[in-house]
Amino acid sequence: MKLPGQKYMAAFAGLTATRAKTGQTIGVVAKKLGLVRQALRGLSTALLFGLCLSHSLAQSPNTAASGAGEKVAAQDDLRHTTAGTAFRDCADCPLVVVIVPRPDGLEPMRRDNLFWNPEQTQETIELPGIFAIGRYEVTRAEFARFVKDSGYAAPANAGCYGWSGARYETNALADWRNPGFAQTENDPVVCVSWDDANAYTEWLAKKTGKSYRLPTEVEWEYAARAGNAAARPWDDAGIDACRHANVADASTRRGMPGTAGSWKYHDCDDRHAYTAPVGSYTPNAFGLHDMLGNAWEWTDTCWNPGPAVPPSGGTLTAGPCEQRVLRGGGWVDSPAYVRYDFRFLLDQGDRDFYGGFRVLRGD
Ligand SMILES: [Ca+2]
Repeated sequence: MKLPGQKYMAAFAGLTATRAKTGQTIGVVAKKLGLVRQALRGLSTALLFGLCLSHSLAQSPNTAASGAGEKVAAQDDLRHTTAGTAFRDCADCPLVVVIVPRPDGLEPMRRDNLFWNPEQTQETIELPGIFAIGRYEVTRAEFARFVKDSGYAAPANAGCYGWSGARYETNALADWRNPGFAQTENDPVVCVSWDDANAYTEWLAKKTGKSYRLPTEVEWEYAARAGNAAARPWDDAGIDACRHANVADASTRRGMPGTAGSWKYHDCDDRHAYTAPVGSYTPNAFGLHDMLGNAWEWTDTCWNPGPAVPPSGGTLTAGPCEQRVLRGGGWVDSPAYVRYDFRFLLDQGDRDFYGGFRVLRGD
């Protein structure tokens, strides 16, 4: 791909050295449920990976979640809802799937790919509580209903950052309605900032009386992996990627002007040069679609120069939050960036033609 956000090119330049360093020492601590599983300081990445494979990682109720158990009625208390249940809190609300994190599902959340923090050698991860997360990325149609109902207006002269046909640059005329390429109403909304995405969740919370927000990156990664300890659900060659995700591929090479020769592609054809309608590809074991590929997804997590989560546990959603973490890779991305553990960041006011989101519904 062309790296998203050329302003961060310098940070990407040190990836190789960073990766080698962060693989040396990793600590994982589960705090909720009174559980401190283990301190893994000093274990090599290879050993940690071995531990991952020794457990049954996926929540068994969720492994059969795809297409099953959908309920239209709102769920008042997620704790009384079966894992894998899919429901909506209102007719226009996003379909969400109940996730019940298990302590032994923590192991896949290893951190050996903290590209953005060369000094990171230890990670503390808090087991998320029960939550429900969007089965799909928020679509243009869903975002349009929010805009119409709330009167929300993006700030003037915002523009959107994207590929001009020769380079990445801001298109002052682009916005979520016209990101610079054709979309269906079921494509993920893009050219939305973190502020826009957060406003959508606040509107949804007010509309339903339920707890809606963006997922933290820990919640996102737990949901995305669905028990998969590998980097992605296809092999590193990427030949099978197009069955699972909309990524930079043969369709991109054919259909996006000016990319051939400078972008790197997956060696397959997912049939979409730009975004794809949500749910076009195989879901993960929790029944969630497009966790990898299609739109990059904003999380609630602040990017800070320190650890991704504070040593005391928890997730950084307060403090210096000018920049936010995005996850999942996008339709513009080469194999290096489409993986469960790759962390990307943007200024929270940035709008990019690969940037969208999905919602989290708390208990
Ligand atoms: Ca594609």
